[in-house]
Amino acid sequence: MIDLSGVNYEEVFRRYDIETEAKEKPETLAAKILASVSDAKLKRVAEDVVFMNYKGVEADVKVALEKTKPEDVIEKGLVKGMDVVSELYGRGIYYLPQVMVAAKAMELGIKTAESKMKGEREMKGTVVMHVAEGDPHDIGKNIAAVLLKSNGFAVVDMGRDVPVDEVVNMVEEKRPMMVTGTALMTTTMSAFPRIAERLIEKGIEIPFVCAGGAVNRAYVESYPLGVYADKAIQGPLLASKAVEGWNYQKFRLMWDELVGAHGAK
Ligand code: B12
Repeated sequence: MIDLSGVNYEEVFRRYDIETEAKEKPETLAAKILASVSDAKLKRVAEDVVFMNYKGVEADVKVALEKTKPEDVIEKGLVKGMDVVSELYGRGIYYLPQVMVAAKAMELGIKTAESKMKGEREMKGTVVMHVAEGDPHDIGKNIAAVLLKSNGFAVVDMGRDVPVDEVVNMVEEKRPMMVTGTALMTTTMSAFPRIAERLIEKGIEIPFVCAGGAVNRAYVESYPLGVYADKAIQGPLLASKAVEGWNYQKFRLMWDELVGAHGAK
């Protein structure tokens, strides 16, 4: 008979595969990702998004705004928080309901920050914005719209899930100096080349700034008019160059210098 009395089962039955696959707690992951946010008030704002504190986010954004400009409260606080939410969702720790409440907190935070932005009276030019047909992800587009408005551009915000025809018709009607599209789903990004093609057919050759997690620079530059952006903060810079008359070819040529230096990954 084998004597098992001295066996330490803790060691024998330790399943390292389960241990490494074990889901991390939201608090632990948030602490890791937000370690780079040194300002305590901005960190608090980011945590409001991560932990779905939609009741407290407006007050915390107001506190952060005392020392930090609205654009930074959005980018370095609210967007950072959504980065954590994306990670939690991607790892299966958060589910859609949590993401939706986090998105609501983010939206309230953006509205509070937006109210502190000083828009210039005289409009510099018009931008038509939309989220691709079939796509409900409008957080990034909303941030970009706020930043464009606060920098003095007139924004025609068509919202989310906008059919190709409606975008083309709106551009034809408003004659903006730039049109933008956001797509976060691989099933929706194909709307962009179709829009570009239709605009070209109509002889409208304005830069078409395309962004969102589903697209990358190579994809956006594979169809005419496409100019890639990956940060909302790049919007006003791109729009000001479009006002100067830059066409999409010039944007592509100058992209590394212009956009790459402004936060692109
Ligand atoms: C929040 C979220 C939602 C929310 C959206 C709320 C809202 N109002 O937007 C809700 C809960 C509704 C949702 C639903 C779904 N979602 Co979702 N969602 C996300 C999540 C977690 C975060 C997206 C986000 O807001 N990111 C933060 C914002 C700030 O990023 P952004 O929009 O890209 O914007 C940045 C840049 O792109 C840029 N930018 C954007 N627009 C513009 C414009 C201009 C002019 C400029 C200059 C810059 C710019 O600036 C921003 C940064 O500064 C992502 C995960 C992920 N990894 O992205 C999944 C994700 C996008 N969702 C996904 C899916 C599959 C869905 C669902 C289909 C799930 C389901 N089974 O039902 C549904 C959609 C159903 C439908 N068709 O209606 C997938 C898409 C997969 C794919 N490759 O196609 C993702 C990637 C999750 C995953 N890993 O699977 N979702």
